[in-house]
Amino acid sequence: MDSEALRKYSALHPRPAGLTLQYGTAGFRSKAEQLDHVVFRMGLLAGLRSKAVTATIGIMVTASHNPEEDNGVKLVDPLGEMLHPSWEEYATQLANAEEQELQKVITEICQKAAVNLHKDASVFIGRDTRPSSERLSQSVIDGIQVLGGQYHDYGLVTTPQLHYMVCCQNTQGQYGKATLEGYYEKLSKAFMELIKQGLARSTSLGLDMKPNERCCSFDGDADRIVYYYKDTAGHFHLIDGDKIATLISIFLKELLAKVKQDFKMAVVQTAYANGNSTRYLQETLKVPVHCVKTGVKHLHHKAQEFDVGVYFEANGHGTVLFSKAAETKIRQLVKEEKDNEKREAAKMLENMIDLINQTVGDAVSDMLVIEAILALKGLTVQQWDALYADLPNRLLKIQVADRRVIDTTDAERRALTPPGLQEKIDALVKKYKLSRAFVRPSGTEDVVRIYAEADTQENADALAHEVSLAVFHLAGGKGAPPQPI
Ligand code: 16G
Ligand code: MG
Repeated sequence: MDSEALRKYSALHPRPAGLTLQYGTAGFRSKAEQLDHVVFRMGLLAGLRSKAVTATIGIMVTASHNPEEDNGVKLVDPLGEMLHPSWEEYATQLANAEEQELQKVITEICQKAAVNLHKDASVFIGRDTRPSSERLSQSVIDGIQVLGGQYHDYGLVTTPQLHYMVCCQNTQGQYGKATLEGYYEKLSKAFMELIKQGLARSTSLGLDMKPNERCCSFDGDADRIVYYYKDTAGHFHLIDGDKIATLISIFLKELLAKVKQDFKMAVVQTAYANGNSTRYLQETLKVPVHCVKTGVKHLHHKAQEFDVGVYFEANGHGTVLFSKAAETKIRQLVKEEKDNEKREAAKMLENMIDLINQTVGDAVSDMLVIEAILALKGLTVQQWDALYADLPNRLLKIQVADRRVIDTTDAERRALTPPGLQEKIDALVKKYKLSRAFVRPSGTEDVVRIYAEADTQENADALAHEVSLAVFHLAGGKGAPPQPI
């Protein structure tokens, strides 16, 4: 390592005295003005990670939907996954090291993670449209160059596009071409073929807008999507990640039944999934459902256990993962199967595989998947919405002195500490019908989140308020106690 270069460049990206930041649910996030040293150091870390795994690593500068003055940075692992959790700790150590200790911390990481500094490093960079993002990605480049790494700066891209590009690069093009054109070509081709297949069967289908028009929105870095519409009475209906997972599961389950393979399919959700979505998936659709901790990496990891793993957070992050074995079998059926219906179903599955971004939830790709399914099944947005009715729910947040006093278990559905909190929540939940409530410290903001659902909106609101009071009293709430909703 060129110690002189490290000293020189880290002095250009000084760490504000006393500032400590954590690698949170999805990387670092903070006010942009506090992040220059962090992104420089994440450039270093990306270089180290690349050397450690002998592959290209991605680094994305974005704070997604946060306010414009915020920013953030997250790392992408070789196959387009989130940075391996064992490295999150190194990221935090590096981000918080005193300047004169940087070299020592890097050497320690190299020892612990068996990094050979003589190896090459290659890093792909992307950023969002924030005014601070361009400058911050220049600092990332400084970090990469200190370690002698190569980089390719893709400039303005969505987060999932960067994940896609990293995966393409490390699979020697097997997943697609590592360019933006390659991404658009792959998705548009799969979408056109999927739609064509359905339209060839029935000309009455299409993408015509119905009276109650469906709309969709992406979040700041396009890794989340939700649908919505206004009904004729003017009421707003939100179609969240749970309903997206349900629609995709229905479609895939039908196709899987047609190809008659023994594929294991499951849906992965978090505690925020609406209780009625879980019930519908398990009881009506008869698909196994698993609950994991909040954060894409946890859902992604669990979904990898199945041949077809559909995962979505209620907030709209999600995708579908196909096991290598299932993908190979499906592609083989398309080529060799004599039975027409079976082969056609396999072909649809094949196009679904190509249309879905399996590296990470991708709003563009998810939208095309949903539009194709609605068109192929001839479903209106209202029919989709009516698959089940969401249980009324309420999400609140409160500030406490130190949110780490709340420790959870059972995929965040139960609180282990502070003492007495879970017992109190259990007692409150008992007062209402179809009720459920849990609390967890946020991984992206300095708050504790409270979720409650119940048979009516009034009850969901009352339960959420009562639980927030319990958190306030037992976990050291700041300021005035929370008011009723
Ligand atoms: C991040 C996560 C998201 C999660 C959210 C929870 C990724 C890419 N994003 O945005 O999955 O739902 O954090 O935020 O993992 P919270 O911890 O503040 O509730
Ligand atoms: Mg986002």
